Amino acid sequence: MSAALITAAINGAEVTRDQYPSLPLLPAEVGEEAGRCVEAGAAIIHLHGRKPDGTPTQDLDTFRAYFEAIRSHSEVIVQFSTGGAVGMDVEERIVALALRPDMATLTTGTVNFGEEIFENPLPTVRLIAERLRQFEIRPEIEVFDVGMLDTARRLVDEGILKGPLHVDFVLGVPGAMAAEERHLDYLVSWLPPSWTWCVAGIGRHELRLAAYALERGGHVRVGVEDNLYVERGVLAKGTWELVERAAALARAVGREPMSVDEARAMLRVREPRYPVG
Ligand code: KMH
Ligand code: ZN
Repeated sequence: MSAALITAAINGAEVTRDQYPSLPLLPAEVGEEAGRCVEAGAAIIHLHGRKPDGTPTQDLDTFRAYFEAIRSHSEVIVQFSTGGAVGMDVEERIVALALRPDMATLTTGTVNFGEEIFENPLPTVRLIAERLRQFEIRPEIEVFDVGMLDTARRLVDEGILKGPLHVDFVLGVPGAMAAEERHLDYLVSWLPPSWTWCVAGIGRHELRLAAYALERGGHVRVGVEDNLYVERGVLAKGTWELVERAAALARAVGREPMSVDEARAMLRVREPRYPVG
């Protein structure tokens, strides 16, 4: 089997310093953590914005500082979240795309998100997709529920998104699809053969689903956005430690962690980008 792409989700919008004291918030912390993740085998850094006090923000200056800090360490693929935090309005979620990161996420539908609702009605999805096209940013489709795949395909049919797409199956968010292998099997069976996929299992399911995906030729996302523990009761020292675990799981099934160059080729994200302006 081919190399395994590992995405590191290093900060997220929901996890707090109370839950996870070493959560990277400042640009220098984000840059250093990204560097450690690349060393451990990650080829994509998935990013949310945080103010120094931890408040979620999608503010352009925050993303510029993060992007520059990451680039001072490596030419890893930088992927901005367009999901932000629940309740943000769509323009706020996508303002930083003007910096032209290598990639950005696109969730193609509304979903229950714990006790809240992560709102992505079709006009929002189209608006984000158009903005990605405008700035020539490769999307990663975030799929929390199966209908989101149909919508992604529809956007390709409408010419708003260009295939083949890369899809992240996010399984285990309370209110959405559970972190079950049979769900992953179905989702993967649905994909056009040229599309690529990874799985982000939430909480204690992260490494189990990562192992399952790696055995089946898929790719993985790990990190403190999704899960804080390397094993029951043992906090990860950083997302880099979860990346190390994912890399070990890949090697256990005969796959090496994918290099940044290999990931750029697979995802058609050719040249490393730097913040515009
Ligand atoms: N924070 C969630 C509401 C994404 O990054 O694109 C949305 C999310 C998805 O994390
Ligand atoms: Zn995210």
